[in-house]
Amino acid sequence: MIHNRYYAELDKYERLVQRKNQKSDFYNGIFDRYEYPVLTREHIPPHWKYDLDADTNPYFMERLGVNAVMNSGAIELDGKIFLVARVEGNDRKSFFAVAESDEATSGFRFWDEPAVLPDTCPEETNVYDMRLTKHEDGYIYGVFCSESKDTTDADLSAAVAQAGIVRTKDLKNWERLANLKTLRSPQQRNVALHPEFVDGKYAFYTRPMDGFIETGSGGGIGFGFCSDITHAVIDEEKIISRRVYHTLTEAKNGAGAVPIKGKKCWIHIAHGVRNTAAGLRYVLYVFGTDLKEPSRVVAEPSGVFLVPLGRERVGDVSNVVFTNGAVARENGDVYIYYASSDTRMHVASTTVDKLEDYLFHTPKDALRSADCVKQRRALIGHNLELIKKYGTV
Ligand code: BGC
Ligand code: BMA
Repeated sequence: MIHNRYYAELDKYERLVQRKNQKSDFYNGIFDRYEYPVLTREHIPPHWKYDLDADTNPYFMERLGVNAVMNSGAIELDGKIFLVARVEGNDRKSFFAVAESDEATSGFRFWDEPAVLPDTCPEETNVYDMRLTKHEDGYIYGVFCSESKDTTDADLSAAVAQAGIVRTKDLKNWERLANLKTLRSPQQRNVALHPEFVDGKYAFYTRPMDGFIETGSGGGIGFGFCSDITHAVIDEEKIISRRVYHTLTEAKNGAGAVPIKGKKCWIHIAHGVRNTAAGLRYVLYVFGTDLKEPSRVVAEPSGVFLVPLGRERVGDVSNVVFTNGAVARENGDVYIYYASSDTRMHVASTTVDKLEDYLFHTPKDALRSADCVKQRRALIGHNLELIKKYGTV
């Protein structure tokens, strides 16, 4: 017998999944935010958490609870949007699960069961943050972080982060390839595969790091080539988006969503981290690279693009926004899926045209207070003239 309480929980779940989303009143002209998150732990189907059997679960308790749903890869297939979410169990281990919707901003529903990736690395303890690339070779690739205990270090939390690679055609059957090897950097996180061949080779965005948390001499977001995707080896990583003192990337930065092919450039929505008395603060920033030479930066607007605001600021790891997936539709609409505070998923919407206007017309960071205030005074001065000429209403 199924426990009675199941139907009450199912009803709550259904109401949540079917709730329509709407734009919030947030305005900056660059993107829109939405009232509700698109995926939360409440979006987990009840049958993933409870034993439904009234005999073995008389109190209808969660047997395997879910703590958070965050950092999701995103892709559009046949007009539907698919998010491959990082679902974190109460046991702190993450796994991947596909959620699907006909719309971009609400209606996401997890498939009946989480994804199963071939278990090829016995030392792998945790997997998370998959970036999905629809590659021109015909496969959909998922590049994710594969984390293992660092057995050479006595420190209990010493770990090794590597980039795991899987590929699929349908998000159901996944083939696991060898983990990425980067000859110059011992650890990798936040790796993304570029959607096109570059000079006939596969190209990856990397984030070289010396340790598990510290990027050390790893100067920023790297770029490197490999010829065999089934045994991907990158011997040289060129740093394309550097960490810079007293900017949002000072402590570290990394690729976010797989770059979007715009009209003028590849659009990169990345994350930057600075250290504060309250801990690390993660924000999103945007840069553009050349369409033919994706490692050459052509637009670098100053400052943050999207930061944790309001309720987004609080969660398991507060003061964090993070993206590893965005979808650009045929008509130019762009949906950026981002997680707040390692707890839940949101969406922001914009267009390729708006992103390119932002990229090419936002001033560059002048890097010093005295010069930054000059930029602002120039803007204000021009506006005051306009106001004098045309009035305020
Ligand atoms: C966590 C990640 C985090 C990383 C670095 C991992 O153990 O699962 O969420 O980004 O550590 O702090
Ligand atoms: C990281 C990422 C994310 C996470 C972030 C903040 O380094 O890889 O998994 O969202 O830290 O905790």
